[in-house]
Amino acid sequence: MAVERTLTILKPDCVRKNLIGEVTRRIQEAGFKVVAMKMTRLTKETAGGFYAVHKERPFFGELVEFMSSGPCVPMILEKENAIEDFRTLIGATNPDEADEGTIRADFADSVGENMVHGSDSVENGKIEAAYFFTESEVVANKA
Ligand code: YYY
Ligand code: MG
Repeated sequence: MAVERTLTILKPDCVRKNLIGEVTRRIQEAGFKVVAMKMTRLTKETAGGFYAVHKERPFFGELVEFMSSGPCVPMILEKENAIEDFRTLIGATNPDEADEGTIRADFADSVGENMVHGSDSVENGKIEAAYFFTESEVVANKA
């Protein structure tokens, strides 16, 4: 299996609930290496740009409001098969449909406020990583 990178965001609900540490612990325990990380607050414009693919969807306005409602923690994660394995770790978009033991099943309140983002393909992961991080902010983590 190929080593891949995925972009996650610990969303504003995760930060508000003081779960940055717990969620990051689960991510690391599952074998992901953090190769970039920061705390930032998205504007409506940057949140809307990140989710531009959804701009015609009925939930877009609420999504942008939520994603810009407080600080969030984007990270680039590295692991074999990272894209698929991370989606498995976080669970389905709707926490009511997410498998037991996944991050969304355990911590998310609703489909709109679902704790974490995960890239859906290697290609999108690269685009999303570049949305948040410059090359010099990505650091090898081989320990
Ligand atoms: O990739 P993932 O986050 O699991 O779901 P997407 O279908 O890409 O939707 C992105 C984001 O939009 C989702 O995490 C919450 C929000 N959303 C929503 O509020 N209501 C929906 N019915 C679908 C998605
Ligand atoms: Mg998605």
